[in-house]
Amino acid sequence: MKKFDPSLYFITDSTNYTEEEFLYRVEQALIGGATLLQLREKNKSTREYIQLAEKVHTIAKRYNVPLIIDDRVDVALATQAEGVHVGAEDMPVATARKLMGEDKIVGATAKTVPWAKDAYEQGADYLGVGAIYPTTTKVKTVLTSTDTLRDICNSVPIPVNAIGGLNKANIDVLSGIPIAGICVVSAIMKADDPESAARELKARARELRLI
Ligand code: TZP
Ligand code: MG
Repeated sequence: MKKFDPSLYFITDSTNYTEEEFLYRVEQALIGGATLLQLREKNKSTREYIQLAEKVHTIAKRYNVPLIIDDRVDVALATQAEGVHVGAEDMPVATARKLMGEDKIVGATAKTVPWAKDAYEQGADYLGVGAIYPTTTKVKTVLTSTDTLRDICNSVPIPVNAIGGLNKANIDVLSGIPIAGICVVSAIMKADDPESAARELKARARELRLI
């Protein structure tokens, strides 16, 4: 069975960065303690997505952090990434699982308990639940209450991560909810210093006993 640590799940956004700056920021986040990494690209051609994924994968391997590819099973397979993340408009979880195989990580988005149970039954290894707060990251989403997040955590036996607008100043809202970790984009990606941002976020999440 594949093992992964979802406690500080960093999801990238290369928008507005040169490739060099982007890759530097990704590496800084890994140095700062991100435990899981997702490459999330919405506007790249397949060729460009693969090329960037290969570069990010080379960096992630140096830190022993699994690389998850957002939306695209073909890109994940082509780059031998450790997993894929699928949302409501992407390939169904069961199809992604079949194509990826049992040894790869398949993550899914869920916003309700029935949806979470369905994703689990189809073979998801973890769930991302949110948005907990409004987000500035480009995404089609709605807010998910912390009550729903708690209910989802209690309804599936797989790790559940909270996502959406989370940062070190507001994650206390998750206290007492049995999440496995937090997912962030901007709190690390757009930080002046992504390494310290990752380190501080992790320290705060630990202090609150979230992870
Ligand atoms: N899914 C729900 S919210 C979100 C995704 C991909 C974006 C989270 O980004 P940020 O910057 O951490 O709010
Ligand atoms: Mg998606």
